[in-house]
Amino acid sequence: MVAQDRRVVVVTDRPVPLVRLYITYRSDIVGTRMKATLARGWILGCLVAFLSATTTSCGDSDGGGDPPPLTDLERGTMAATREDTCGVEEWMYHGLSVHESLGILLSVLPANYKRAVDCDLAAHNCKEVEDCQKYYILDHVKFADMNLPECGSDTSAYCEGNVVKYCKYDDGDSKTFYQLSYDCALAGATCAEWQTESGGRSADCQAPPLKCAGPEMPYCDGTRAVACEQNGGTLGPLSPWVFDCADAFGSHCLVDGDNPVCEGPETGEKDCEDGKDGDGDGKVDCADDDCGC
Ligand SMILES: [Ca+2]
Ligand SMILES: [Ca+2]
Repeated sequence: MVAQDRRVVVVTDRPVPLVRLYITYRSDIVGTRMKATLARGWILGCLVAFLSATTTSCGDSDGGGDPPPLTDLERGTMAATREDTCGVEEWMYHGLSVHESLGILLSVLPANYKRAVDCDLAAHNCKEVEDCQKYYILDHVKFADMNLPECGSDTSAYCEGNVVKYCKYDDGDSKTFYQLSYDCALAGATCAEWQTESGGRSADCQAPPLKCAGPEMPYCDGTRAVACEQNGGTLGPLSPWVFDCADAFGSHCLVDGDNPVCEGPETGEKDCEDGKDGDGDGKVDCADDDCGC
């Protein structure tokens, strides 16, 4: 059920790959969130302009000071939302986790992820997002060439304060494990340890619960899709994450069973029973060929 990330090394310190991760923005306070959203939109526009080498000005025109730059986590989350919405890679089934969050991967392994994420954010449509995926392969730097410490025989993840230390192996070499680190505080989260179903131990980031009623119970908050998921199997902590469908070419949020989904002009009609023209082509539900009903 959970998409194994084909680009990322397999996690071995989890007994069951029932991990779904997602994102949590820094605040659950409406005013702050709105401000952050506006700032992110502004920054994305400027980022797109920059990456497209246009002459659009991104100067401070309102006298309010420059918004803070987007963090790796924010940029990776936006890129993940676009990839997921475009049907390129499933990210939105996941809560916040070092193994499943593109923003964390970007932060921990920037050489491997930076160009693809930049490309995703500069894309104008899903076709361009698809074209960006080549960078995941082209830019893959081997762990062996990164000066990472090796993990040895105990590959269990653990916490050092809020920093999660975890082991992964690289594509093509499943025998050698390398240790990676991520400071969960960068995601507004804490590091949590737990005992796994098999009696081993594991650790990962745990994001605030937001309004999650339980695992696999996503909800929409405006255009934002909130994934409510556990890290690392049934004994792992609930660690939600938030994806804003508006980042994916003006999409909106839907909940389809236990899955958060973005629907919009780039996706075609996805909800064929809501009486709404979800993709804006003038055809509603079964009248839209996308629905095939
Ligand atoms: Ca519809
Ligand atoms: Ca339609």
